[in-house]
Amino acid sequence: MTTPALLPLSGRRIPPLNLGPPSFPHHRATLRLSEKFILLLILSAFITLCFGAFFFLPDSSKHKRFDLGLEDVLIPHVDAGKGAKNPGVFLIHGPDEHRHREEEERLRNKIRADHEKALEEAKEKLRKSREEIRAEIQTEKNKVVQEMKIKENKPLPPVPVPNLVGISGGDPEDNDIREKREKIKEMMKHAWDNYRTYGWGHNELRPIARKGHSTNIFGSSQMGATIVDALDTLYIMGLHAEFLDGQKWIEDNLDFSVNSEVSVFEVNIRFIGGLLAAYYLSGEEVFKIKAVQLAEKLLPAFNTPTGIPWAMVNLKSGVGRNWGWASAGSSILAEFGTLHMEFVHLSYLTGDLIYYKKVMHIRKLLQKMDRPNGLYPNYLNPRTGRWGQYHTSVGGLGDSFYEYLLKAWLMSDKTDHEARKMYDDAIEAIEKHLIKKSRGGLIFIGEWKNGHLEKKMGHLACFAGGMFALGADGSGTDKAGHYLELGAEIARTCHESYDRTALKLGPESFKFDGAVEAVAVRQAEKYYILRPEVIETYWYLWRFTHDPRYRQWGWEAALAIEKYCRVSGGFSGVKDVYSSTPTHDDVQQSFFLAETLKYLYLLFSGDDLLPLDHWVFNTEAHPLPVLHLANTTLSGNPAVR
Ligand code: DMJ
Repeated sequence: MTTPALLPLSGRRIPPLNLGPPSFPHHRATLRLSEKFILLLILSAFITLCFGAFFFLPDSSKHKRFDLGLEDVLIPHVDAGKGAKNPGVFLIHGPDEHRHREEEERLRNKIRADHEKALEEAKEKLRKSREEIRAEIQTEKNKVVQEMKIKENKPLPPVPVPNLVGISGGDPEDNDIREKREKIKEMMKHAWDNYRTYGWGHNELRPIARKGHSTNIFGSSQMGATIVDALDTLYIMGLHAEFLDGQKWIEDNLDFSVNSEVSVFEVNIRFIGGLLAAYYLSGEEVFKIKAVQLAEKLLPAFNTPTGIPWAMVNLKSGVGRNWGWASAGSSILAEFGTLHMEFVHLSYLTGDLIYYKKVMHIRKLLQKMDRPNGLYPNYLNPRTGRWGQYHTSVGGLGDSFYEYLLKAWLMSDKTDHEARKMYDDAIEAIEKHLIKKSRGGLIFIGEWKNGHLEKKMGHLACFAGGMFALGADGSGTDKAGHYLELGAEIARTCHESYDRTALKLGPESFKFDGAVEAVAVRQAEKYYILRPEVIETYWYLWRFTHDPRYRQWGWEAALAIEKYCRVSGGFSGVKDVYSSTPTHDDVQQSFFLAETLKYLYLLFSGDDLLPLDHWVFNTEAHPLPVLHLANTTLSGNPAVR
């Protein structure tokens, strides 16, 4: 509530009321009788007025009740006589008692309402936890800072744009490969056009019901997840009209001041990653600005006793919390450990170190902790800073944490040695405890649960084939070949998981148990939801080996998707890859456009499109340029685009 002061803050003072008689020194002697009479009349009217005011002025004891911050309504404004809305006591002229009573009544009601409101707010506060209150205070502070920034209308500081090599092209010389690439582009058109027609602005598409779709990771509002996630794929495929259409939607509609609780991780990898990639590729400022606006909304999630962020945050209130299913109220390794790439770019582009500091704080904290068998458990409590359940996995809950350690090093032009060391140590422990060979000779990555190895590998863990290949260079001369080989083995195992199904599409997870090898056993693990990880690994292996088997395996997967997942309204996941008559789940995931189709397109493109020594792909396949941080500063630089 704003409170206009009697003595205004600006230092202006109320001009003293001049109650004395008017003075006309030069004309007094020459005043005529009629003029004297008029003056007398005015004087008597003035005296009557004062006399009346004396009787009708409110009782001062009543004033006291208004002293609780109500100067705005009782104390006269400097310019109260010029028609101010809240007339002060000096405006209560004459015996207008009725008006006066009404005014008093209004004031009393206002006070009552204000008190009730304050009481309610206090009660509400008492119901909240300390963390929630702290988060609210922080949000308020952020809001003020943001408002100040907007007021200042200061553009983001110009920074040197990294070397943007290979943002288009990649045309294959081979006719057959060119046709395959065209086919993938056509699949992208089909997915996009149907989303455009039936799901525009919604997060995702239901291709059979032909309407919008969403899940709780995106909160309750329509944030156009598919648009943001798909932009860079459209760009590299040369679908420029579609790209501009998406850009226009973002300019006009993408708004983050919504009362909606979102997943910090998902919003970071899909939205911030997608917007940053779109910015770097197209140079359009709007993407950078939106990415920064969104990042500011995620910051309250870090207001925990340890600085390990909550899994979810309400974009409006800034209140954060963790998933109900997570062990002991923990945050998830793959979630709080998959922010580094985007946050370093945010600091680079804004000159604001806050993002960089947040992720480096997480790293430092992890470095200090004991790791059972050298492994990182998937659960960490943000209140106590202690591990939850000892469950380690390279699939869901752990996966992209390891990926981002490696990519932090690559993205820093291989200068972030600390990240590389953490990656090497983690992979060594994983290889020792989690990676095994099946009886049939398939190398797989199991999951470590309280000292016991579960011989189960998730589709998500299949990305690790690509990660091992990508990390081979830099792992020491004696180990580079080993890791490339390990990557190739994982690719082979994951290909087997596809090949051993009726649809030639991989299940969500598969077992290695006795006679069962690379096959899902439980019904609940037999679905395929258009995931990219296996194709991602084929692409990395293709780039590093140029072994034609990876293009062949990729093409098999593309044909299977086309045959079993394509419907007239887009693409859908399937519920059972072992059934030759699949049932659709009726969801076209945004990562299908961001990742699956992008990796397929790159698999059938030349290596000059987004070369890996200039670009690092975030975990949602959004390419971000290598930052040659050694030659620049994080705090902005006068060079311009
Ligand atoms: C994607 O959103 C990202 O790849 C993430 O890291 C985990 N998996 C999904 C797609 O399967």
